[in-house]
Amino acid sequence: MAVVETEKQGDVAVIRMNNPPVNALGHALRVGLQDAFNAANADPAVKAIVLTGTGKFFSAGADITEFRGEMKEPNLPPLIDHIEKSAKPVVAAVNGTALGGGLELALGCHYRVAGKDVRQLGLPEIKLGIIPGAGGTQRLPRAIGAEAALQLITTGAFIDASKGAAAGLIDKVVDSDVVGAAVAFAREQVGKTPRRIGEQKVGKVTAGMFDKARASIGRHPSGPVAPKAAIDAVEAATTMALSEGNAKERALFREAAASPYARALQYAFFAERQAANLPGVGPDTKLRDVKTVGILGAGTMGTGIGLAFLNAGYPLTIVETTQEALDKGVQRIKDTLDANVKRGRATEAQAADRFARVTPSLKLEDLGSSDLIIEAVFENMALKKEIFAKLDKIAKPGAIIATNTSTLDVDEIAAETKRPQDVVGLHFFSPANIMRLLEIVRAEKTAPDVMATSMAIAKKIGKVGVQAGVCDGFVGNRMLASYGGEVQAMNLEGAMPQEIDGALEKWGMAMGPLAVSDLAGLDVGYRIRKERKLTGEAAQHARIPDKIVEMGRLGQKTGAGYYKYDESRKRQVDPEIEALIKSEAEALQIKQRSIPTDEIVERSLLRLANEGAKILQEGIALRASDIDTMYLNGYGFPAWRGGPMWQVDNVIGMKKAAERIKAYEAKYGARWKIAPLIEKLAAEDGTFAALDAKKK
Ligand code: 3H9
Repeated sequence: MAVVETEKQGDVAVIRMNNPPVNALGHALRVGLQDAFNAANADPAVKAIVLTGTGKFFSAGADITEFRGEMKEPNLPPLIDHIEKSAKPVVAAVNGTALGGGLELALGCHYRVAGKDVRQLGLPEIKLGIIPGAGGTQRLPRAIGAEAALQLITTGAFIDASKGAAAGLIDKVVDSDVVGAAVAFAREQVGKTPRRIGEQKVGKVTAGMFDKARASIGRHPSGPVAPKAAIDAVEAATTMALSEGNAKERALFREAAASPYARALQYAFFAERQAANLPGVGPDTKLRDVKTVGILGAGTMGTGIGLAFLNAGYPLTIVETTQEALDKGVQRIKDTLDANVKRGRATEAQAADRFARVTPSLKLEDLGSSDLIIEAVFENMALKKEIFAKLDKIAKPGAIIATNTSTLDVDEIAAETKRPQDVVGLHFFSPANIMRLLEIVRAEKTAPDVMATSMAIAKKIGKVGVQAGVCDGFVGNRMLASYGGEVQAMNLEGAMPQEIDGALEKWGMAMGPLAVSDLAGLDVGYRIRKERKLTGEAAQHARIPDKIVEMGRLGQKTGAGYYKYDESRKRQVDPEIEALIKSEAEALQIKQRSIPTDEIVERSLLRLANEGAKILQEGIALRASDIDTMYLNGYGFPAWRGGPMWQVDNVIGMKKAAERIKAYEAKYGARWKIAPLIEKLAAEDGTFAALDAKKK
C-alpha cells in the first residue's frame, strides 16, 4: 500500500494514511496528502472527503526525526490550512491515536468522528520541549475553550474519545466501523457550508487565567521555555485571527525548538525507546507467556511491585512468612488502592477489581503456579540464596524467577538454582507502583528470552525497562554512591544541606540528594555502611550521616534527619545539623568555606558522569543513553537537562569535562580519578552519543 491511498465510496473520497509504525507526518506523507486532497477537490464526482489512518493510528504527529534537518515542503501548517479551506466537507475518521500534528490535522478537518476505543488524543509537544506548531494552539482553544486547551497543551495529557466528545473536540463517537460512520456523516454535510474551526472565535476566557498559568509554570517538567511559549500561543488565539495567531505560534514554536531543552527532551524520547533494544534479542525471540505473578515479601517494596502488576491487570499471589506481616502488606495494598480512588486515579470498580485479584498466602509453594516470581525480601545474601534454592524446587518449568535486589550479585543468587537462565534482576524503585524506572539486571546466564520478556513486561506495567549488568549497585545506585560521596565531601567542606539541595533543585533536580535521603529513610544507608565496614575517605564521608542516624533522626518518618519536618512534612533548616557538620569538619581538620552554587552543580554532575563512563566502559551499561534514561526515570534528574551523560556531550563538553575532572583529581585525590573513557573521548574529540551510534 502506498503512503497515501484514496478509495472512492460512491461520492465520498476516503483518503487513508499508511506510514507505519505510527503514521508520523514525514515528507512523503505530507506530499501524498497534498496530492490526494488536490485530486479529491478537483474531482467533480467527489462531494465530500474522509481522512483516516491505518491500524491503531490516525497519526502520532510530525516525524520527530525530521526536526534536526531542513523541513521539506509542503510543510504541515499550510497543508492543514489548505485542508480546512476545502470547499467540500472534510471529515476525520479518527480510527486510533491522534497526537500532535496528527490531532492538528484532525482539527483542520471540518468534523471528527472517532472510534470509542480511541484513547490517545492530545497535543504532547510540550513533552518534547516544543509547542504545537501546525495550528494546534489556535484551533484547539476554538474547539474546546481556552481553559481546557491550555490544560491539555501545557501538560501534554491524552484524553479518550468520550472525553473528547464531552469537550467538543469530537463530533461523534461510534462503536465500530469509524470510516463507514464518517462517510455517512460526510454525506449529511454535502451542500452545507463546512464548519471551519479556524473561522470561529474562542469561547469564554476567564480573566487573568493566562497570568495565573504563567505564575504557576515554576518547575515545569519541560523546563522554562516551552511552557511559557505554549501559554503565549494559546493567549494569542483569544485575541488574534487565525492567520495572525498561526504566525505567532510559528515564531514561538521556532524559539522553543531552538532551545537546548527541546534537544534534551527529544533525545530522552528516543533514548527511552532505544533502551528496549537488547543484544541477542531480535524479532524472532519468542516471549515467555506471563499471565500470573507471584511476589515473595509484602513489605514496602513487595506491595509496591504488586500494585504495579495489579494496576496492569495481572493476578497476584503475595507470600509472607508471618500472618501479621502478610495482613499488613495486604492492608497497604488496599489503602493505596483506596487512596487512588480518592485522588481520582481509579474508579471504585477498578480498585475493587484490582484488590479481588490478590491472593495472600503464607506458603512458598503457592508461588508454584506463577509465570513470574519476584523475590522482594530483606537485602541479605544468605537469605536470598536460601530462598532461590527453595524457589528452584517450587517454580514451574519456564517460570521467570526474579530478584529485586538493589546491590547484591545476581550471578551468585542464580547459582543457587539449577536454572540460572531463568533468573534475572528486576530492580524496582520505591514507591514501585509510581516510579517509572525498572533496572533489568542481566546476569551471566540470563536467557535472551527472559530479557526480552522482562522488557515487554516493563512496558505492560507502564515502566521504562533498562538493561544493567552485574556489579555493586548496578548502574543507577553505583553512580548514586559516587554522587552521594561528593555531597558528603561538600557538606564537610562547608556547604550546608539546604545549600546543596537548593543549588541542585534550582538547577532542576526534582529533589536535592539530602532531602531525598530524608524521604527514603536514613537507616537504610546506615545499615549498608555498617555492614561494609568502610575505611579511608569513605569512612570520613559516612561520619555525618552516621551521627545523624545515631541521634535518632531517621528522616521524614521520625520528623527529623538532615532537616526538621513539621506536620505537613515541610522541611526546615536545623541549626543542630549545621553545628554537627561544623564540628565534624573541625574534628577532621577540614577548613570550611562557602561553596558556590555552580561548583555544587558541577561536582555533582561530573561525579555522576565520570562513574557513568566507567560503567559504560565496563559494559555494565549498554549505552550512555541508557544511563541517562535511568537517571531521568528513576532519580529525579530533569528530562529537559537530558541526563548526566548528555550534559557532558552537549553542555559541558568532553574536553572541558576531562579538564575539570583532572583539576578536581589534583585537588581531592583518588575519588576523582578520571574515567579512561572520558580521557580517550576528550583526546579524540569524541562524544558518548557517537560511541552509542557505533553500537547500533
Ligand atoms: C509534532 O507533531 C509537532 C507539530 O505540532 C508541528 C509540526 C510542524 N516521529 O513509542 P513507541 C517511533 S511533534 C517519529 O515504541 P507505542 C518510535 O520512535 C510530535 N517517530 O510505540 C518507535 O520507533 P522504534 C507530537 C516516532 O505504541 C516507534 O515509532 N507527537 C514518532 O508505545 C513506535 O513508538 C508525539 O509527541 C514520531 N512522532 O507508543 C507523539 N512517534 O520502533 C510521540 C513514535 O524505531 N509518540 N515514533 O523505536 C508517542 O508518544 C508514542 O510513540 C505513541 C505510540 C503513543 C504514539
